[in-house]
Parts: sequence; structure tokens; C-alpha cells
Amino acid sequence: MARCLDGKIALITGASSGIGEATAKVFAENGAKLVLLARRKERLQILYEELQQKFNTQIYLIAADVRNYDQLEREFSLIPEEFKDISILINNAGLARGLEKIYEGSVKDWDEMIDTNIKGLLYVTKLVAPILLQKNSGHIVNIASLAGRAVYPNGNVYCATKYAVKALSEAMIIDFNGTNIRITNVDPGLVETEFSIVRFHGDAERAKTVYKGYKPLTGKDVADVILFCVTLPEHVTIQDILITPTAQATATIVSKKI
Ligand code: NDP
Ligand code: 8X3
Repeated sequence: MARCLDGKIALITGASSGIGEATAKVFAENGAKLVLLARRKERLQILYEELQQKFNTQIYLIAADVRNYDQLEREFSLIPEEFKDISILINNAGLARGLEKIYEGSVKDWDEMIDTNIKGLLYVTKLVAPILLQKNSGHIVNIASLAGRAVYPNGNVYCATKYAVKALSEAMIIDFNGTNIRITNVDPGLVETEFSIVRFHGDAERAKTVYKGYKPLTGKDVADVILFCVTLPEHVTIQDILITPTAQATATIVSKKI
């Protein structure tokens, strides 16, 4: 396959797992240089070694929490010169916590989702945007969700954060209009990652049931779509894209054979 990202530097948040990790692999295979960000440094380190070995990828790791703007600012100031010229930002770090009615929800869970999914995305974008603006080129991909198109029972605050991501993608499309910077909003449906384990606070058995009885998307399925979006000619933008498993019709209708 042609190495269609040759020479491009991509920053991927949430690269230690799931969609972010898969995107790092697909981008590496296609010749990108990578800046990979997540909190779990040891997981990033394993990925670093794998990608260096397989593809000889140049990688810079940032162990940081997207909720902490001061830490991000500090870490960004430390990015070595050869990794600074970022062209692609994948705003992927995010999570759900809990699945219950609003009046049963935990304030701690709400804060974590709002701070990560909304404020974290804004913080990283604020630090990368000047680099893209300076060269009047680049691509920001925001990973929202089908949950940002339709609220499902007990999804309340998680869905609200993804509606917010969708709104921010629309806002960015307007704000960056007149530049060559492209914005793509990606809405995946059910993807089997660590997402549900995190949502259910480590209950792996419960998490498994979410993906039982049908073929869910993999992180790589989503990563391949992201690659497609970011390798189109510069005058072509996919503003918004919805990807679901074939078995999934809506957020609540999934054909399961159990
Ligand atoms: P995973 O749990 O597998 O991955 C989430 C990633 O986000 C991890 O790398 C995690 O890294 C990172 N992350 C979480 N919180 C923070 C933080 N505060 N600072 C930095 N990094 C953070 O889930 P997915 O891959 O499924 O999720 C990726 C994105 O896709 C999320 O935004 C999610 O909402 C969205 N999505 C997922 C769907 C699904 O069905 N799985 C469907 C639609 C959208 P670490 O813990 O090391 O910091
Ligand atoms: C993740 C997909 O349906 O579990 O955004 O909310 S879902």
C-alpha cells in the first residue's frame, strides 16, 4: 500500500488504547510521524516499541491528562523541534462513566466525562491550532459518537458531552473557514475497545455483554475511515461521518443473535 502520510506529523490523543491506538498503527503503516498522548505511559511505550520495530516510525510520547491545561502547555513546550510541525490532530481521548438515570448518576463521573470529552478536546485544540494556522494547512478530526446524534436511555451526560463535541466540530468548521484547515467529525457506533470496561468501572464481564451476539466495529475499522478522510485532496472535506456495525440500526436498535 502507498505510504500516503509520508512526512506528515499526526498528534493522536487517547493513543494508549482502542480507536486511538488503532489509528496510530494505521497512520504508522502509512508513513506518518507520530506524537502520541495518553495518561498511561507504559501502554504508550509498548506501542512505541511495536511501531518502531514494524514500520521504523518516528514517535514522540506525551504522558499527560487532557483535563490539565497547565500540564498540556508544559508538555507541548517540550515537544522536540522535529515533531513540532503537526499537520493532523486526532481529538480522540474520551470516555463514558456509568449508565444510569440522571437522578442516580455520580457527580464525579459527570465531571470526569465533561472535563475529558469537552474541555480536554478544547485544550488540545487550542495548543495545536496556532501550528496549523501558521502554515494555513492541516486537519482536525474530532471523535464524537452516534451518542452525539441520539440520546439513549441512561446515556444522559455521556450523550450530552458528545452532542457538545458535535457542536464544537460545527463551530470549528465555521471558525476555520477561509483557511485550508479541514475539520472532520467522526461518529462511531458500537466499537469493541476498553470503552465499556471504563464505563462500567472495570466490570469486564458486564462490558463483554455490550458486544455479544453481533459483530461490533473494531478500532481499526474506525481508523481506516479516519485515514480515508485525512488523505483526500486538500480541497475536499468530509465534515461529518457516521460509522456503525452493520448490525446496528440506531443507538438503541442492534440486531443481536444470542
Ligand atoms: P478506550 O477506553 O479504549 O480508549 C480511550 C482512550 O482515551 C485511552 O487511550 C485513554 O488513555 C484516553 N483517555 C481517557 N481519558 C483521558 C485523559 N483524561 N487524558 C488523556 N487521555 C485520556 O475507548 P475508545 O477507543 O472506544 O474511545 C476513544 C474515543 O471514541 C472516545 O472519545 C469515545 O467516546 C469515542 N467513541 C467510542 C465508541 C465505542 O463504542 N467504543 C463509539 C463512539 C465514540 P489513558 O487511560 O491511558 O489516559
Ligand atoms: C460510544 C457508543 O453507543 O456506547 O459512544 O454510546 S455508545
